[in-house]
Amino acid sequence: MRTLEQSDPEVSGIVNAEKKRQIETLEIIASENYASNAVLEATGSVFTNKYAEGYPGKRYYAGNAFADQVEELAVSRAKELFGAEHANVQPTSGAEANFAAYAGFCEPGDVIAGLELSQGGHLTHGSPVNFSGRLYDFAAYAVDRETEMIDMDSVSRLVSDRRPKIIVAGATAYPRIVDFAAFAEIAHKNDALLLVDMSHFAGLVAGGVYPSPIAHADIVTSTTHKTLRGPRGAMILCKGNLAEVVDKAVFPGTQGGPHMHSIAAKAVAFGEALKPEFRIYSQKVVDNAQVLAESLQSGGIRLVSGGTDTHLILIDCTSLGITGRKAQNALEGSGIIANRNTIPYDERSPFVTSGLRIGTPALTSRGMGSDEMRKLASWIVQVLGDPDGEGVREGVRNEVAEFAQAWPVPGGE
Ligand code: DSN
Repeated sequence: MRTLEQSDPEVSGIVNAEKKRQIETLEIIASENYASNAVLEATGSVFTNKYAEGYPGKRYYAGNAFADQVEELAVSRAKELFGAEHANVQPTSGAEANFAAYAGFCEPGDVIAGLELSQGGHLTHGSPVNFSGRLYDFAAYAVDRETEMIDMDSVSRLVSDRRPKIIVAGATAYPRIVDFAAFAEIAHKNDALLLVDMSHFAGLVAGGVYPSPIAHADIVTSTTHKTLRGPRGAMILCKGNLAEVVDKAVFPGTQGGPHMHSIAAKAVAFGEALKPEFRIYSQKVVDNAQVLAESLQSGGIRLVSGGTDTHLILIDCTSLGITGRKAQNALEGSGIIANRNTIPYDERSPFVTSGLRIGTPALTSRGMGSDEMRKLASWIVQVLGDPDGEGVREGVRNEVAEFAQAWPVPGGE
């Protein structure tokens, strides 16, 4: 068999450069992680070649005996992992999963409630530049100005005023635990469905270190590649009585042929997350985030909401007199990869921002612990304290490059 290197040295060279980048830098983007070799192998498997529109036992193409087996395995593992009544593992991304969930239960123009993007929500939770905000009438809730945590009283007032069909809970830049029971009470009192988008914290739920939304939510959407450490992709979990609507909304409602190679890799990732080691990993992700948060605060950096309960930390760069964009660029120049993000009530545009979002899932997958988090915090404090200082950046970049190579990247063999 010809390898990629032999058949296409150009692409192979780019892949190898990316591999080297991943080894030599410190990845602290809260939504990224390193999948295992087994997940990567399944993603690159011959299931890439197979069309399988439909569901196990009800396909529109022949030759699907093994596609059926692998999808059934992924479904049963997802149900076991999260204690869900029904799982659909075909969504190809979090956006597709949310699209299918809205399409299944709403008509265009219907009201849906969600956390505003600039407050920590997601594009698909009603941003006007996204299909969600264009197709549906989104009512946005916000966090409290003082605590920077979701204000459940204002959610309750918004919902009784606007009467949404769905309330979306879950976020991409919210470092705290979401009160699913309170959301469910508000939703069900107002005849709305509760949809929890757990993409960011799915791995923490699987590992038992973040409350599970399953008992409270009617529908749960999630990506599979963040804290869960699986392949790129997503899933929808729901109550048994909603299964038929969800399945039809995914196929034929909003998607065509499922990506069977990703579904095979999801089965592998769910199998990994079912192992006891995954609980230890998830606990370490949260412990590391807390050590990192405390060390940054000791270095004079203000964190949105004063800390974290999760894998994610939101830095208020205004406390350093710089923008999120400047912070992101200065850190990248030092070998530390993060992303700029709006903070609640941000006065800057989403392109510039006043915040920086960081997280610990990827570094924890490399085996790092508290000592390494303290070291990382001291580098961040140094670089953000002098973001224009080429000498500081160069010094940190050299230290990071040497340090990072001592921590193997999973899946890098
Ligand atoms: N891009 C994802 C994140 O970073 O949270 C959300 O789509």
